Amino acid sequence: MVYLFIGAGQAGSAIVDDIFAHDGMRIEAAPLALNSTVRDLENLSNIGDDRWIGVSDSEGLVPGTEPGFEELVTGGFGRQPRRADETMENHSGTLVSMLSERFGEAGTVPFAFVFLGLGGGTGCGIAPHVIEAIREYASGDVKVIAVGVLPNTQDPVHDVSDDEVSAGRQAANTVYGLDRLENTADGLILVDNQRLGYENAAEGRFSEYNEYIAGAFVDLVAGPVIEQIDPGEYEDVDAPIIDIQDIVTSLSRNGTNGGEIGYGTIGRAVQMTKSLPGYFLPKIGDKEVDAVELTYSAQAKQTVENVPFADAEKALGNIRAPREYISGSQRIDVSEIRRRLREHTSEVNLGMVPTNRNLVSCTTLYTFGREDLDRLSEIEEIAEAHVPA
Ligand SMILES: Nc1nc2c(ncn2[C@@H]2O[C@H](COP(=O)(O)OP(=O)(O)OP(=O)(O)O)[C@@H](O)[C@H]2O)c(=O)[nH]1
Ligand SMILES: [Mg+2]
Repeated sequence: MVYLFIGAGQAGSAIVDDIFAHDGMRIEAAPLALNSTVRDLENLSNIGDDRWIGVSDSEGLVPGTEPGFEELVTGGFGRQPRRADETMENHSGTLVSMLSERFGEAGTVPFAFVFLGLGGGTGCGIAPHVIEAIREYASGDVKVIAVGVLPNTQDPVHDVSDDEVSAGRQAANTVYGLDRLENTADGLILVDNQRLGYENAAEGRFSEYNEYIAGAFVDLVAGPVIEQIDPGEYEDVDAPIIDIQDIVTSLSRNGTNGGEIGYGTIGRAVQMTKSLPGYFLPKIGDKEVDAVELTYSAQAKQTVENVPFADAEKALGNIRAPREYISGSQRIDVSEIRRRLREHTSEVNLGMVPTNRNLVSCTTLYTFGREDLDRLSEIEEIAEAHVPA
């Protein structure tokens, strides 16, 4: 069994790369990076060339280990998702067999995450095809969550080095990408580059933001993927293990708009459990953790700004902590955290998972309808005002 984490394009691959910088991710999960720009693939630290797939206008899909890879994969799609879409349209069958070659026979992939930058060309254009290829490869019963990076639309000059790329163009790409992902993914999680703020949204700051996003995903899936906990064997705790089906369920909408996918935002906050002397003298220095404060903080750090918490349809919280804090002397009061999450929605799923790190983290996932997110309406307006070049 393998959980797939697939990066499509530059932003998507960079985040997946950071996810696999975390110990233990490789036990049950595997990365894959698809891109039309060889340089971006070469910049990855944790995804080897046996897990690269080049996307080329003229050559189609090229395995990263193919001799002459650099010469075969050239050009890119220059922020034109429709071009990337056309190329993929002709090659999705190849992708299905490439998945079998890399991840074994069908039926072994229960869940997959596909990461992409919505403002660009490659990831935005190919992601829906990647999702369809995963479904075909896994013979239908796989759940796929898309994780889309929203462009900073405040000021194009601060957003990208290439000043040809307007906020309008990126917004239009985003709407195009979201419309198509809505029909292919089982759930969507949004990460807004604008959250970095006006000053910090320059490309140089992406690495820190990517690490934050990666840390949140790692903690979210830690129970089944890193700790490999069988929920049935995990007793004497106040909250169950969150598995990936819980995340999928949290992102599906069963309200009045039944059948539509949910749009999630995530946030993570951490606190160290040892004071500095505690690191050197293990028996002293266990700090008390204010988990409620941690939950507040995780909520404040959602990946989309000013989300309307009152409209949240579901909330999921996952506390990752040393065993002492889960069932021992430092036991965290889960009921207070649950109450905190219930302030916004009655559909709350709260879990706990042990870790060997001297850290307590709280990761939250809130689910909204597309129409409830003002930030998406704003992007739609910018896209409408944009006149294609
Ligand atoms: N958070 C984050 N955003 C990124 C990163 N790299 C690029 N972006 C943003 O993602 C959007 C563009 O997506 P990319 O992933 O660069 O595009 P692509 O999929 O490689 O497609 P091309 O246009 O063909 O290069 C823009 O809004 C960028 O500002 C990254 O490492 N982290
Ligand atoms: Mg690119």
